[in-house]
Amino acid sequence: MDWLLLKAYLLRNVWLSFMAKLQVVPRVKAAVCTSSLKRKGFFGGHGIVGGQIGLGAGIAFAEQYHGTDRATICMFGDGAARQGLLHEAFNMAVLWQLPVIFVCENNQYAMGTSVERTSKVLDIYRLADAYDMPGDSVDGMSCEDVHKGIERAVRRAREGGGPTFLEIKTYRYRGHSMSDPAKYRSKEELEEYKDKDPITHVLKVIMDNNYATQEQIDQINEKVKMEVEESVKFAEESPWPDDDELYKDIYADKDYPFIID
Ligand SMILES: Cc1ncc(C[n+]2csc(CCOP(=O)(O)OP(=O)(O)O)c2C)c(N)n1
Ligand SMILES: [Mg+2]
Repeated sequence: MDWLLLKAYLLRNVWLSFMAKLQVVPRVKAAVCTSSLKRKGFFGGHGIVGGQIGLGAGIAFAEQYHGTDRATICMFGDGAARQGLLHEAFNMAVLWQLPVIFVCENNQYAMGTSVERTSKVLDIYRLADAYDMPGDSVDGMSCEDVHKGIERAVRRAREGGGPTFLEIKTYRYRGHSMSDPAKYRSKEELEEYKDKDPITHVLKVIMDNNYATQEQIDQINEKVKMEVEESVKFAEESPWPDDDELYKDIYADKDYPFIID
């Protein structure tokens, strides 16, 4: 969802799709993470964990083929890093020097399974070594570190230096989903990471450097709160789709407008 918002996807559309209402372009029929906006360069999520690794390499190949200077950022979790497709995609991406940044958001758990239980290799970025791909690991609890890591990798991709594997080490405060009570970890572990919260951290940097006043921060918070409340209300009051929507968009329509530039 954060990436959707970054790509200027309206918050009210995000809520419409959360509530399975269809007045959204594109007409999503699944969770918002699987909707895409090609015109904005956002290709959506993937229901198959790790499936996006091959797609990311493919999109980067298309950009290279068309001679653009675009870099593709392909995001996946630590759980997806265990998929076989990663190895095939990494190998081809390096061989063809594709302008892609594979970003592994290592939040320590794949659903309820810890990284320690799935591999001896805890520094996931080291998987890149086997393919002679530049690998980098940054502190995901620091906005500045993430920014610098992405900047380095995007520059490399744009300058023809090929792919990068960037591991962002972070943590998730909540369970994987609504049905996950997160009993597989201790309260202490959770608190330890909450103390390093990146939003609190960046707020401190802003205040310490006088980049904004408390009043300005309060105004931004208020504006965001109002926008969220307005979006939820808008989605709640929007009509439900007709029953026959169930049978539409199962296969691509001949005139499907959303996969055309
Ligand atoms: C091929 C495949 N296997 C299993 C699943 C079920 N599944 C959905 S999310 C997930 C865990 C993914 O782990 P991670 O990428 O670390 O995501 P996180 O739990 O941190 O959100 C699994 C196993 C799936 N969607 N696709
Ligand atoms: Mg994870």
